[in-house]
Amino acid sequence: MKFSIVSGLNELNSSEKQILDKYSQLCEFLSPLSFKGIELAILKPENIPVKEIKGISDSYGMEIPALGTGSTFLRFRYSFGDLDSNIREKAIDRIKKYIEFSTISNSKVIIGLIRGRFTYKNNPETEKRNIIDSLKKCCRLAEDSNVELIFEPINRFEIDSYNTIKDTLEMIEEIGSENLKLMVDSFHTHLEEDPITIWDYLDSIAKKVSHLHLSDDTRRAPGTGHFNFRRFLNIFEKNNYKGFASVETIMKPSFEDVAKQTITYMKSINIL
Ligand code: LER
Ligand code: MN
Repeated sequence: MKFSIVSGLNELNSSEKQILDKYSQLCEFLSPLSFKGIELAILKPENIPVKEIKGISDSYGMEIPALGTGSTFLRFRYSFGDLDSNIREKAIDRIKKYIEFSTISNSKVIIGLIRGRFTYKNNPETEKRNIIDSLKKCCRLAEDSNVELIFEPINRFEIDSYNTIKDTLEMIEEIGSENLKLMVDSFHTHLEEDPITIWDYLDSIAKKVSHLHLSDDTRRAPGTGHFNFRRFLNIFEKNNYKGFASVETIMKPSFEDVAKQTITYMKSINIL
């Protein structure tokens, strides 16, 4: 299994040099721990010198498997489902920036929280239709640029639509774009899926999964809670999964501790 970990680059408050220095330091720390990638959770990809970042990545033999886009909703409040078509267009425009970055960084673009939350003013049908319309527009952009969008089922406490893997897969199949795929996050799997049937179900759909997020049921490093990572990751290994498993947790006690704890734990369960 190839492991990566999520990090930001503080691109809103840093010079290009500071961004590049931060990225180099991340590679310097993560590469000896046997991480093979850094998933970037960024808000303004256009602030980041992507060619230079890619160069640094290559020099360490690291990849940037995916870009997280959720802060577009959390910080800007732009979303795919919004009632206001201007806001929806702004969300799509932001995805365009991530796609442009990805053509150079060779990353997948995550569609998670950017679908937005349902509001009291709206009804779920309208918002869901908006989400699908916006997503289809993003699929066209992704197809034109040969970039993959990966849609993340997210638990019901954080988002109102596509909470389960099954709902998400049905929607992806209905849209039918080669550039729209499924990703699975262990934390949301734990909260949303049937604890008895999930293992067989995961085995049956594992070949459709393009990216993984890992966090324990504590939302902290794998091994700090009760999620069965050995069983979870073995399903993907058995299905010849070639993507990344990206550590996405609360970074406590610290980013460095989470990175080290994850690797120690993965070795202890014979996944690394
Ligand atoms: C994003 O990848 C995710 O998993 C959500 O829970 C937002 O934090
Ligand atoms: Mn996630």
